[in-house]
Amino acid sequence: MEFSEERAVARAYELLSVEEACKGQAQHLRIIKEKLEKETLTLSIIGQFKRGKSTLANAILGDDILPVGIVPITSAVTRVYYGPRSAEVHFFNGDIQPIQFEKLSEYISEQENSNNKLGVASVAIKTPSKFLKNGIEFVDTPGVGSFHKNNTEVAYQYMKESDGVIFLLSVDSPINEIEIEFLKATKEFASKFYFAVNKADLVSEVELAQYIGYCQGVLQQIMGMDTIPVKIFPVSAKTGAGIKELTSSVSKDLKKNAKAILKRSSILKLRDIIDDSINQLRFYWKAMNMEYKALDRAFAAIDEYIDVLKKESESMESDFEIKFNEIKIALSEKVKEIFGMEYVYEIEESSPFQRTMTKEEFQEKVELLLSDLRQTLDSILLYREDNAYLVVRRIGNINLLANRLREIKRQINRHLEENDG
Ligand SMILES: Nc1nc2c(ncn2[C@@H]2O[C@H](COP(=O)(O)OP(=O)(O)O)[C@@H](O)[C@H]2O)c(=O)[nH]1
Ligand SMILES: [Mg+2]
Repeated sequence: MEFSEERAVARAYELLSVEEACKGQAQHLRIIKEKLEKETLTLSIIGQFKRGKSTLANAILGDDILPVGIVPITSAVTRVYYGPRSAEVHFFNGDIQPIQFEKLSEYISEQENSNNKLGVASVAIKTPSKFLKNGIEFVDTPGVGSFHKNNTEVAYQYMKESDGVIFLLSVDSPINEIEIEFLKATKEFASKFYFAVNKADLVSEVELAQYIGYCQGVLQQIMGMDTIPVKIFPVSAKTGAGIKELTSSVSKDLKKNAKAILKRSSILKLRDIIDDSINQLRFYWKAMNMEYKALDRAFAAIDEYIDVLKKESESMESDFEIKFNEIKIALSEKVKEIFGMEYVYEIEESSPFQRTMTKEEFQEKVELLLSDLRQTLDSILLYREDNAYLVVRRIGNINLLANRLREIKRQINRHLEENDG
């Protein structure tokens, strides 16, 4: 049967979604699957800090919404969508707060929210820019290589979610190792690249041409021979020079090739999810082979923790949606700490206008959550009972699943080779 990206994604999802050990991976893959179905595409501006990413994003959108600055200013990812102007902050605990545009920098600037002490997961903005029509999620990322380590991590994490990227350089400093490494890593996840050189206003035309020639050589090597010559858009986000050319070229290309871009980026991401899943299965396998004494200790520790959470939840009086998510996060972290096993819950997003969960509902949900975890752990224990048949069958299932996932990965690699070669 001929290879189909949709089929590979669907098959992997089918396999992962029924495997307890791969909950988190299945959840991640579901998002990718939905994006592919709905043709929503994530386009990120990436590059080192101070290249002018946020200034460029504003210029492309034709709206000065993102804070820019002389010092590294973006500490959280900002996602921009089509719609009437509005903004909201998404916190790690699932809470969402609508905010005014003027207050944006309180959440996404390194100065006002240093080391992300506010726990901002991302900021979502809507603006009626033509560029965003057709389901584009446009992302401004904190720069890599900023001396704030947190920013580099955020940039890497979000790079993995991108389908297309605008890779931004600027004439005021040559392309460096950090950027080259980042670009190489991005190639493993994103399927479409647009290159731009910013701050063209700072140099003469001759110098600009020299800089672009030099970048072309470096980028060509990284991107591979099939992209000769690498197209680079010279722009000045400040004066607006070259912005129209870049914007309309990217817009046209995304419109025409959205499906192809998404197909390719989906299987690139799937490949990574498969690697994660196989690692996860190895962890699980390890738990099944844990020494009895160690296993007993681990269970005692988690039981103790479940009791603590139960007591804590009884004394909570408000903000139940948020508290519920916090309990989920705490549980996931504890399981990881004790078993070295990923146990990821979906964090439900709540709106501050819809705080409807009552205390009774809250306690009921907490109860369910805790008993669900108990059941999962009991099921591991069950396999550890002296029922050799069950243990062997479980190990057999894990191996079978790992093999099926490896086969999908082989198909992906073959397909990518055939199409790149
Ligand atoms: N001369 C010049 N400066 C620019 C240009 N674009 C951005 N800048 C400046 O570069 C600095 C960093 O910009 P910013 O957009 O915050 O960079 P980011 O960290 O990559 O998001 C700011 O001081 C901007 O004013 C440009 O095209 N020309
Ligand atoms: Mg920025």
